[in-house]
Amino acid sequence: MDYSMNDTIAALSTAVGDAGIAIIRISGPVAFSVADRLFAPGWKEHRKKPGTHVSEMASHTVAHGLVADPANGRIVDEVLLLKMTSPKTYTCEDVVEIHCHGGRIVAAEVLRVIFAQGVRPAGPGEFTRRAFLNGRIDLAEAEAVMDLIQSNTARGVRAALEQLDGRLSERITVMRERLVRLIGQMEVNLDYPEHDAEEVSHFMATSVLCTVREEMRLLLESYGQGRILREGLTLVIAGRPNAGKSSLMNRLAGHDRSIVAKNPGTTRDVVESFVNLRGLPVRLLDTAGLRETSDAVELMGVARTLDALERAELVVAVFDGTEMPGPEDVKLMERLKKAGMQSIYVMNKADASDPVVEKALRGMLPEMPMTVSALLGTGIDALVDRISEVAAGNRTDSDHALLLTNERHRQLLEMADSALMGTENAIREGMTLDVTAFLLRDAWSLLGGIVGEGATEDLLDSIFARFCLGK
Ligand SMILES: Nc1nc2c(ncn2[C@@H]2O[C@H](COP(=O)(O)OP(=O)(O)OP(=O)(O)O)[C@@H](O)[C@H]2O)c(=O)[nH]1
Ligand SMILES: [Mg+2]
Repeated sequence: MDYSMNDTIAALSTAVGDAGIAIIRISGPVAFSVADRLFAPGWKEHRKKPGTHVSEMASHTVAHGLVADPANGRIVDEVLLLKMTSPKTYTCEDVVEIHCHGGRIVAAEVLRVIFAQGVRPAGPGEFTRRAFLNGRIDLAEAEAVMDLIQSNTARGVRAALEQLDGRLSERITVMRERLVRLIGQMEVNLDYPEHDAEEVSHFMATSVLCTVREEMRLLLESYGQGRILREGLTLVIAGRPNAGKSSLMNRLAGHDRSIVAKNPGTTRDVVESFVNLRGLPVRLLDTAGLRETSDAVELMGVARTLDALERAELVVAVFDGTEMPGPEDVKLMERLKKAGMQSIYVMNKADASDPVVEKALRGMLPEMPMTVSALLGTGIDALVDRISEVAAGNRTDSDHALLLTNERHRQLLEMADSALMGTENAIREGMTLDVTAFLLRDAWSLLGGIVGEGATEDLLDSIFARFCLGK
């Protein structure tokens, strides 16, 4: 697609479908003159003719009126029109927003009339792309806009808002400034080689590198947390047949997602449910009970459970409080321990549990299990607390800390970090200043990639293609 910046673009910026209003955004050099041609202020009876009304409106004001098709004068809708003059707009260009009635038909008709005036349909994310190309936001901020739209939870929104607010960009800018100062000093020394200049530069370089790499490490470490906020934590509920896994799944999901039955071996497939636990997006996977079996279908189910356990980020291991623990329970526990898997041990059926069984479980498990009754719903709140605690990596400051959420940013940071490691090695090995300065410049430009410096059309295409239309 050709994303020329010279033409004027328009799109529906609200979701398609039944709604009270729909908002159409027009952006570009002829936004106002196009709006002049199809908008007339006031009601039908005493409306002025379309003409120069929009051009004459003050910026950031609203007018009420009618949209008519200039081709035949037919009235399309009664609307509110918002005028915003460049550069204080979303795209930095002249922008008109038309708030028309909701529903597919009306908005589509208003858009048709706009397109008939030589306005081009905007591509996905093209308004945001223009905001970036016009220098209003950087690429990390543009990507935050998308994260914000796609966030499923309040905490995800907060992480995206911080990034949109430029906090990541600021952090990156500070690191780049440190590097660029160092590069500058090295270059001066290269041009005027004096006594000792080399060693002095190398000593300084080592301390700057240490600082910058530490800042990178903090950001990179926050990625796991940030990714969970973006994509959700994969939580697998596992345990032997009939322990109450599906009942627990339904409690956590808040509705009857999985089939519950008194015969062991009920669940065969992995059943998935996406839930919001205390602002944390969680992908719950209920699995087939683990046991030795000769039933072919159940065997396939068990294989899927083992597969899910491989992909789990957190496991809730469910034990039955009414039945003595058996070899299946021991095997599950050992499997989790061996894999070093983050696990929460739960004793279910607390409402009917047997003290002898409880004691046996306590003896077997590496820590006290949480007691719940999936049947009655007791202990579920405490379990949810524990899940969000473990998922948050026991970080109490996770609400405020800057989180790295984006895979592209992570890759660039990793690459910049290895360039800096290479620089450290080069210094240690006594390489010349020009070699070290070269490696530093590499790290500097990799970091620039995060905020969009030197971004190619292809990269922009791939980033903005994931945006929705109208944003
Ligand atoms: N008393 C009591 N019964 C429970 C509790 N939770 C589940 N059950 C019962 O235990 C039986 C098995 O429950 P499920 O949730 O289907 O167990 P599961 O672990 O998913 O079983 P499979 O899918 O066969 O592996 C059902 O009859 C449930 O009603 C509980 O907290 N207390
Ligand atoms: Mg089940």
